[in-house]
Amino acid sequence: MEVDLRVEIGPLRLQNPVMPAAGTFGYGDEYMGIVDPRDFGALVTKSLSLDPTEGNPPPRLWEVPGGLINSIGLENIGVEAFIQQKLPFLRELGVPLIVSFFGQDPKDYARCAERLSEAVGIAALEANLSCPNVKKGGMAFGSDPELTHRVVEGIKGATDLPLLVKLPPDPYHALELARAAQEAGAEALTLVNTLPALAVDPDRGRPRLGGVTGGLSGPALKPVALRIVYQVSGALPIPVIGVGGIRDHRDAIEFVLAGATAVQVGTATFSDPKAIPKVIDGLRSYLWEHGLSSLADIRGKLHEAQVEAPAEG
Ligand code: RRO
Repeated sequence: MEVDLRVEIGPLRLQNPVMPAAGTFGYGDEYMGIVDPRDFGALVTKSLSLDPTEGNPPPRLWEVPGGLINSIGLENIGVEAFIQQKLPFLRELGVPLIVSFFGQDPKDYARCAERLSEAVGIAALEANLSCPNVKKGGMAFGSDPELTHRVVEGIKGATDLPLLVKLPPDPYHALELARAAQEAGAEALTLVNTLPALAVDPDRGRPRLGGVTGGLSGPALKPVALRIVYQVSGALPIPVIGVGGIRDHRDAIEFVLAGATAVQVGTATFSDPKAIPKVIDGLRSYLWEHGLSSLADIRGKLHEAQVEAPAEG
């Protein structure tokens, strides 16, 4: 039996559903020679702002049981340098390129999207409405449905590229935020960014990270991300890209069962740079072993499960 890993996310056609999480694969060039991004479903680059950004003071990473807390602070080379220095190489790869970007206010988001749309070779944009590590913008927009709507609407007016919107792991407002992004025209949602977190050094009485607080990623985030993917995909027709603590293909399958159309792998790449190709190979084997022809056969299957209420008394 032929196994088919192809997926469609709105207008995007991907050869498989696995891609890096923004920020965990740089601009794609650093990993050449270790893995071949041409094998990925798509390549997702580090969030860009209009102007280059230096980021937060070190230390920027702190490992905790079950995960990693980062406080990079959006360090990036800026849209212009990306277009001049990185894009020529990236567009030659021939893999769909998804460019993550960020703004300090709604106009800034729209300007960023507009400039990126003038460049050749970008398949889609991912608006980062959920960075936990900057003072202005980021999570402030992705935590408020009205602001989310306003930012996404502004971006849609500035670009014809397909738009993914990345939201924070807010279990209490996930659905309202997702609905706002969908109604404003997002083609897909990326769920979820890292969870705001703090690590403390009890000896020095100081925060572990230079930026004081950070974003928690890795296995500790997975059940929270799964639940949000499950909730949103059960309520809205918009395609969902699941992200949060995926280390192997079995984790990826959990997200597909919860309703995700595609997945992103982030923190796992830091301990195993080959995590993404391994997830892709694992998914192929899984489908074959389970007699499935495509992931569509199991997508959202969890929503079919009827949980019977226990009998009273
Ligand atoms: O750069 C960061 O500190 C960062 C970003 Br933009 C983000 O979206 N998520 C994250 O965990 N870190």
